[in-house]
Amino acid sequence: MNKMPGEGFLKTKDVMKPEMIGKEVMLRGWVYRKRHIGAKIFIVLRDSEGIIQCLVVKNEVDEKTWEEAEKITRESSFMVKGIVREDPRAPGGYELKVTWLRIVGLSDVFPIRGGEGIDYLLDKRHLWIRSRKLTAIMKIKHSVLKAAREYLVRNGWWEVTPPIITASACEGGATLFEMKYFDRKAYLSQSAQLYLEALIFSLEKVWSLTPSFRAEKSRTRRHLAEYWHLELEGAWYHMEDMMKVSEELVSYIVKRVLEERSEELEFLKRDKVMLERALEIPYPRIKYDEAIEILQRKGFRIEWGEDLGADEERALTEEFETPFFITHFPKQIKAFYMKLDPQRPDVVLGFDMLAPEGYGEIIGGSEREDSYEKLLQRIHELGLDPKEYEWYLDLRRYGSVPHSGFGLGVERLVMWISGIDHIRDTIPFPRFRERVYP
Ligand code: NSS
Repeated sequence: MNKMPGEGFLKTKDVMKPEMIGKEVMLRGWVYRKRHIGAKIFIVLRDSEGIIQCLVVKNEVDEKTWEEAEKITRESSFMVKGIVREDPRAPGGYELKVTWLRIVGLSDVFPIRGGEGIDYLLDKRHLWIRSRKLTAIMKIKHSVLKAAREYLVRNGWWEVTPPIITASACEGGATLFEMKYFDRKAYLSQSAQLYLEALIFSLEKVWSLTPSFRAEKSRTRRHLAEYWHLELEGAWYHMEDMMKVSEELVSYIVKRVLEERSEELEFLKRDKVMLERALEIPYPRIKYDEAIEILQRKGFRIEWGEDLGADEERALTEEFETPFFITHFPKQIKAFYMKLDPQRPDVVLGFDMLAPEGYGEIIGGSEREDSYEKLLQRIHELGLDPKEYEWYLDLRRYGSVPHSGFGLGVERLVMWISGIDHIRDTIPFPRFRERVYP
């Protein structure tokens, strides 16, 4: 591994081991907590790997070390040398008996003390991201992305880099962010899908990880204005083939997170049994028709043809203990590019994957309309401008091929895996309707 600059510094996790007891080690990090009790000062050091208690005893250290320990404030950065001891009372069961300590950057009074409200913490997000909760979630997100990449590379998917500035909508005008592009209009991408479709004609199996933008009008627990979108597109894939890829991908990600991030899941008090259930595939599949029947049985006033909102999705997740699919939605609630079911042209060959425990949709995908005439007809039916989609229609003119794809909302997946109740904590600097700060 590449060593960090500075000789001889260890990480908390490397010293909190039985074989380190009695050894003198050097650490550096930030003050997580501090308590001064008479001739003893307890400083809990936090670094990227965890926390460890450091004990400074007045008469057992040099004068300068004691002065620094007295002066040091919460969130100051510092370097410390000491002997590792076992101490069942200390967090994690180990303690550092300090022999030397120096402040690197003295902290002003830290504006977060605990107990602050959500809006305040969002204002201070640049500081709040140091919290152990957000750190645990960011590490889980790291493992999610790493696992996804592992899966995709191993299975022969080409990673590509589609644009973010786009000329047309993929998911409808209602959530489109418009921007001034020199003297014209352009949009921030809602999805890389249309570009990925162009790329399958050479690479066949492609994927991308990009920011996607949605001008969501309402503030909910699961909508961001800017989120990370992992999208796949495969030539020759029919809907069922692509659903298989999506469940393999999700179960592989969950497996890797359980292996790599067990400490973080425990810190977040995540029930791992629920995640273990997601290892087994295939996941259950129901059709939209069945979803409506279930909802009506549960007392929802919903008719065939209406879209499923967050409440409906939550109710459906009560029927399953693993992720599951809903397929064959009415065409009027889905995007223009979805292929109509040849057996039943009022529904599309589209699928959503929903996470259990109330989380709801984490993936949206479909087979794509591959006939030029049918696609053009859908564009007309929906009142879209065929000019804007000329290049996209072209893909059906030059060697069209059956193909399918899906998009996974990375933050939605991280939210479910981490078991947290709001999407804002799955991204370091969340953007929603009311705020882009910090
Ligand atoms: O609108 S989607 O359902 N589908 C698409 O964008 C397709 N064009 C993807 C494709 O086939 N390549 O969005 C896909 C996923 C959805 O299931 C959510 O998990 C996530 O993107 N998503 C969001 N996450 C966070 N915030 C917002 N606002 C959001 N919107 C969608």
